[in-house]
Amino acid sequence: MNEMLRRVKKVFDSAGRIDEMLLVNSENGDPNFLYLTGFTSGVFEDNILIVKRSKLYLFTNPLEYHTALRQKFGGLEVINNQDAHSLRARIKGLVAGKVVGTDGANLPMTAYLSIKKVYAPRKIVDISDAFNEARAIKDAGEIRAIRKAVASTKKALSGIENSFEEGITELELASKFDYIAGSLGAGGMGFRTIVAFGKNSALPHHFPDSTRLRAGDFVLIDAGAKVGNYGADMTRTFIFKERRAKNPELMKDMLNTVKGAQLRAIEAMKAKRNGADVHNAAEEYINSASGGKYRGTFIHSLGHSIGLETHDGIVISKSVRQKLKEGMVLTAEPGIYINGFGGVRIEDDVLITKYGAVVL
Ligand SMILES: [Mn+2]
Repeated sequence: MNEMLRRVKKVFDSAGRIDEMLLVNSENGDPNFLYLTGFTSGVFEDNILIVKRSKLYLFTNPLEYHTALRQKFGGLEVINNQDAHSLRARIKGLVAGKVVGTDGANLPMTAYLSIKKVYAPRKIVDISDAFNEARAIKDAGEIRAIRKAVASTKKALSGIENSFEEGITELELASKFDYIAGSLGAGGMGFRTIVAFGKNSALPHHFPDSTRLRAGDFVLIDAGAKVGNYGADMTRTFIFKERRAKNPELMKDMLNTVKGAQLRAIEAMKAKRNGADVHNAAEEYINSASGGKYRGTFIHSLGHSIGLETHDGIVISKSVRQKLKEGMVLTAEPGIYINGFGGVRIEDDVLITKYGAVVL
C-alpha cells in the first residue's frame, strides 16, 4: 500500500460507517483534497474526488488533465471530463444509494445541495473530524515537506538582520523576507508575513504597514515558508541597534524570559502529555519571572499543529485537555506583550517523537 492509500485508510478508519468519500475542491481549495491527492501543482477548481477504500477517482477537465496525470499514483484514476452528461452518469454510478462522507468544513452549501439532488446518495455524512484526526499525525512524506519548509524559513530568518536599516517600512521588510524565502526554495508563504516594529510588536497579529524602523526598536517577524503544500510557522524577535534603545535592560529581560518559557514548554512536549500542561509550563514561568512583572502578559495559546494549514486542527492552550501524540508537529510560541511598549514572541516547530520533542 502506498503512502496515499495509507492516508485514505486512516480517514476511513476514523470516519465510522461510510461507503465512500466525495470531495468537491471548491474555489477556495479544500486542504483535504490536497491531503488525499498529494498534488503540489494545479488548481483543480470544482473538481470532484470520489474515494473508495483502495481506489480514488478524480474527475477533472481538459484544463488540468495533464497536470493531474503527471502527479498520478497507484490507486488514482484520472478522468478527463469532456461533456457534462457522461460526467454526471459516471459519478451517479459511483454515488447513488451510497453512504457518502464529505468534508463539511470545506464544502459549500450549494455544492452539498447539488450532490444530494443530482447524484442521489442514500446519506451524506460530515467526516471533517475524521480528516482532522488523520492529519494530526504526520506521515513520513508530510514530515519531509515540513522539514524543508522549516529549513527555508529558518535560513531566511537568520539572514534577515542584514536587511534591517533605519527608515525601512514594515511592508518593505516583509516583502524582502518573502523574496529571500522564495529564493531559498519556498513556493510562497503559508500566511501573510507579520513584521512589527517598536510598539506594534505588542499586537500579536499586527499586519505590516508603513511604520518605519527606528534605532532601538523591537523587530518581530512571524513567517512560514511553504514547500509542497506544507508550511512552517516561526517567529523571531530582534532588538535593532540595542545601544540606542530607551530601555534595553527591559527588552533583553523580556527576550530571555520568553526563551526560558519556550524551553520549559518544549521540555514538556512529550507524547501522552496533556496540552494544557504544556501551555501552563510556559505561562507559569512567565508569570513568576522577574518578580512577577510579566504576570498576565502572555495573552494567547502556547501553540497549534501545523501542516497543510497553518492552524492544522490542534491547539495547545490552558483549556485543551487533548493529549500529545507521536507524529504531531506543533508550534511552541510563548510571548510577552506590553501594550504601548512592545512585545516579544519566539516560535519554533516541534515534532513529537517517542524520545520526546525534536525541534525542527
Ligand atoms: Mn503560530
